[in-house]
Amino acid sequence: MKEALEKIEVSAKKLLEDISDAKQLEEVRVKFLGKKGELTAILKQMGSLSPEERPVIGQLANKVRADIEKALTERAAQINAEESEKKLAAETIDVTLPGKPCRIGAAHPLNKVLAEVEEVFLGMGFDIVEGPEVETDHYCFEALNMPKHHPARDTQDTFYINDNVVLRTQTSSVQIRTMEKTKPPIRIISPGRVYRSDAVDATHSPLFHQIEGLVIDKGITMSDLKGTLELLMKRLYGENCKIRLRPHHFPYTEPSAEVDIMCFNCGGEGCSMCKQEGYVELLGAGMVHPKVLEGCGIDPEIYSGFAFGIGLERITMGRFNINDMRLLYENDTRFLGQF
Ligand code: 2NM
Repeated sequence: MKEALEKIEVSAKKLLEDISDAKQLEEVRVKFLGKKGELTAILKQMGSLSPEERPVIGQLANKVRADIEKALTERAAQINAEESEKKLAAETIDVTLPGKPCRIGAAHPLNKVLAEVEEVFLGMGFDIVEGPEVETDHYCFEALNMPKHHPARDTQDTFYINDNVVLRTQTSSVQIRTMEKTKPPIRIISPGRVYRSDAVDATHSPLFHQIEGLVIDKGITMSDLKGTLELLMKRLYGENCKIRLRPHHFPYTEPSAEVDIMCFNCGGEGCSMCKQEGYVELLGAGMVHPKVLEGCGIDPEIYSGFAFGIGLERITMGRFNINDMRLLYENDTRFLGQF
């Protein structure tokens, strides 16, 4: 029996060395110390021992139990430490790993150029005024000297909500609203969306953006117009750029002009980009028609003024050398992020 007890201690200790988790540890405890365990089985046979042997074996059995319990406790502590170490290792956060790159947005090229233009005009003392995109016939056409059935309406045919309400074709409507309620001097630009019934191609879109300008004061002349636009274009396209005015016709200005900019590709020599002209058309402008002033309650005998309308898409395409307007609307950030 002595040998059996010693064997139990040895094999329990050996088993404990081989195990690696808490579950196996419990199995070992049950195998040796449990109710049906090996040590218990030996103790049950104590009755068959002689009175002299009984205390000796009893003592040994107690020692073996204590030794196994001690070994179990020690091994439990080790396994516990190993397991929490493993857990910690698995949960380690490597703070030296570079973070996930976070893509920073960029302003849309149209907004960039708009901001540049606004900056130039704010510097000259202009206010920036916005107005409704859904307009009445009065503000969009009538007040601009385009009565019903005027042929100029055809070229900017628009989306009618009903006979009297339209999506604005130009932001001139904002300038009429301003002239109606403000006493000159007036210096404003009105940027915003405008709508025309045009099919989409490289240079047209049914929705585009305009920046219109208006200056009304005593003694304003065509040379003020030319100087203002020249300054704007030099800021946008560089000090070397030149503009030229060609006579034109708009119902709301008299005289009227189309303003061209010297071709940045050939410098005025003529090339395929400017169709051998040396210049490319950029915007329309003129002296506000006396009828328009009068209609807004401004006396054309006292005041005069100039106005102009710039297509934001067109100057943006010129500024960044973009050859297809649709690229501005497709929302491909790989394209839009370049500028
Ligand atoms: C243009 C060209 C020429 C214009 C006229 C007015 C107003 F309201 F004063 F009459 N605002 N904008 C104007 C003049 C617009 O766009 C091509």
